[in-house]
Amino acid sequence: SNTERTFIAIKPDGVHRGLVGKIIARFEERGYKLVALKQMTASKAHLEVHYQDLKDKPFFPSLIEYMSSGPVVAMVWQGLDVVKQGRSMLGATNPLASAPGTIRGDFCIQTGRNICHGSDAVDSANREIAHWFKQEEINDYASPFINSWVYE
Ligand code: YYY
Ligand code: MG
Repeated sequence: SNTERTFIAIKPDGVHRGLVGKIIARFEERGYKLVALKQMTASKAHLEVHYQDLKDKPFFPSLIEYMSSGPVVAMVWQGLDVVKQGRSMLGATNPLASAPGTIRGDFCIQTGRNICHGSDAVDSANREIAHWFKQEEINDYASPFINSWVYE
């Protein structure tokens, strides 16, 4: 549905590298609606919950270190099929396997510096949105322009 939501984050390397505007522009230009955004430096405890499914992986400690090393830009984007489309706009986890034209394929090289996060399913999107945002931080505004000119 047009009200599907996904959690997209620009990781500390994306923020340091000045890629915030470019990444936001990709989603805006596609026609998705930004309904929440904040910059925050996430605690290790917060990130350990966010990445709970990966806690037994060998790269988990370095992932938490990297993600807590600086500010991230956390966002919620809304629109038709946005979870799956968001993943495809980000590209593969390993940037070397990401197609040109994707965010990772265009802006980064290594998995451990892959500049952005996107929820992998509607269920995980809902969990991640609730983990990063309070209900009142999400803006459920009407956008007649998007309604009539992005959707048929
Ligand atoms: O969802 P996605 O970010 O594409 O990949 P995940 O498998 O969920 O892993 C999360 C995060 O962990 C990934 O973006 C980089 C890091 N990572 C890693 O450093 N080394 C790996 N072999 C796999 C993932
Ligand atoms: Mg993932």
